Amino acid sequence: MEFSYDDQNIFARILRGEIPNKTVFENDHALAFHDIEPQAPVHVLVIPKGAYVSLDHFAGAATPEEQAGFMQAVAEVCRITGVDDGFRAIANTRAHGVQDVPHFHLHIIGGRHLGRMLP
Ligand code: DGP
Repeated sequence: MEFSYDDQNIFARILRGEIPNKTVFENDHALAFHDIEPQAPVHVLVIPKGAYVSLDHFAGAATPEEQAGFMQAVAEVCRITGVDDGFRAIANTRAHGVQDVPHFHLHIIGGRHLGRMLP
């Protein structure tokens, strides 16, 4: 499918420094920051710095360096937040996945028992 990126979305504005964020970790290819509406004691969003709308867009189009940088950020978030007892990683995607912000982001949620959640 074709992906169309809106550079006015809120995470694009965070990446440009137009909106503040509480940064947890940053590298050349990714930024991780606290969610503004945390659902658990740990709720961090990891986003690529590139213009990708969704997980499937990122997985299919990002360079190996971008993908490695993103995964390094995920690892650092897990280390920094200390979610040693476990966590959930969620990538809400488009309408059926109830994605509000059209810039790929991975929710890292933990710090408490999360219960079962399927679907
Ligand atoms: P979703 O697109 O449905 O996966 O969720 C988007 C998440 O982004 C939601 O948990 C709230 C968060 N969010 C929305 N606007 C902002 C913002 O301006 N700052 C931060 N830190 N988080 C935001």
